[in-house]
Amino acid sequence: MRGHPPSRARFALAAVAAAGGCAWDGPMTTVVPGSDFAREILHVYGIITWASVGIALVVFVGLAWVLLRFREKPGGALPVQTRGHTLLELAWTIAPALVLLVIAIPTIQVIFRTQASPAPQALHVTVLGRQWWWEFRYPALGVVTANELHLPAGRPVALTLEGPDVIHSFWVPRLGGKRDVVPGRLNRLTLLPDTPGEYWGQCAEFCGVSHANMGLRVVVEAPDAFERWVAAQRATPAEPAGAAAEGKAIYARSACVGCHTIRGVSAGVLGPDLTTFGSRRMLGAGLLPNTPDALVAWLKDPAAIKPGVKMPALGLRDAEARALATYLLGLK
Ligand code: HEC
Ligand SMILES: [Cu+2]
Repeated sequence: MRGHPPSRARFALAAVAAAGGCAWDGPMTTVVPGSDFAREILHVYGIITWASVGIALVVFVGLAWVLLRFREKPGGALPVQTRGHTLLELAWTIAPALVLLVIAIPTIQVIFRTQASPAPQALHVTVLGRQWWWEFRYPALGVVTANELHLPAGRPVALTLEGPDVIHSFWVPRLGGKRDVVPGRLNRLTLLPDTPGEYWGQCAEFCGVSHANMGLRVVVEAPDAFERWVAAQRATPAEPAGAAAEGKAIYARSACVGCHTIRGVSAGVLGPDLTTFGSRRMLGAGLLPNTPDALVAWLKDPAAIKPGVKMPALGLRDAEARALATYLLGLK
């Protein structure tokens, strides 16, 4: 690319585009923490960043000095040739070891602190990573939901991560570090979300064609708002009327019932629990806003929206899909 204006322009363009992806407070930022775990990580990150900046300064200034001081001068004699220098060699062995030590101590401390067993009052949630969506079960509350995890602010949370199919990784950057979801193994993640808000997450371990489409949303809310959410999740859905009743009838006589649970209607386990589907803001694991049009498109041909999806197209007619959407979005 050297010296060719078009490729230099292309390079500049690529650099600008890449830098445009950087945002201090984007939805998946790691530097605006919303939990104790994320704060601990940010602390280590700060130490490493400033240590690196200091080292870079020393190295670059030293390099510039050597380049200027010892550059070849016209007519200059050959400089003194040195072979082996015990002091220098000791110095450049010990100095990096010290740097690593300075980084290792707080890192190991944080690893231990974030692996501590959960507090007795912790809220337990089982997280199942599936191709390509997330299931959340609150065993003590009798709530099962998908893709949208609600947590009360100020209460410790103990997540148990299970992988029924392949390896995934649960990652909500503003709430803490990644933790793998491994079949046949229970991994734990404890954290204390302290700031109400919406947090975006993403599967962070390649798990198949729609890995990139395996997002999630965490809603951290004040304890009373969380209680209201729990009550709504547990309530028996109201009997639908009109187009929604028609949607319910279509649902009940279709293959949907083999894969999905709607409390009191069906008890399938291959797909997300839809009992309160209408209360979710996103559709398809963070892929689309949960609107009637998006839902109709999803129901008619899910694979057109999410490649590889484990939900088949059932050949629904437009009117059927619309009635189903009315029914499902009414489930809150
Ligand atoms: C073979 C099993 C299967 C059948 C049959 C099936 N689904 Fe699904 N469904 C799934 C799976 C798996 C997903 C999760 C897809 C993903 O996000 O990767 C899903 C996702 C959905 C979602 C989105 C849920 C969310 O929280 O984003 C809705 C709504 C839905 N299905 C409704 C239906 C309806 C209505 C029918 C019947 C017309 C149906 N499904 C038939 C397996 C199935
Ligand atoms: Cu993945």
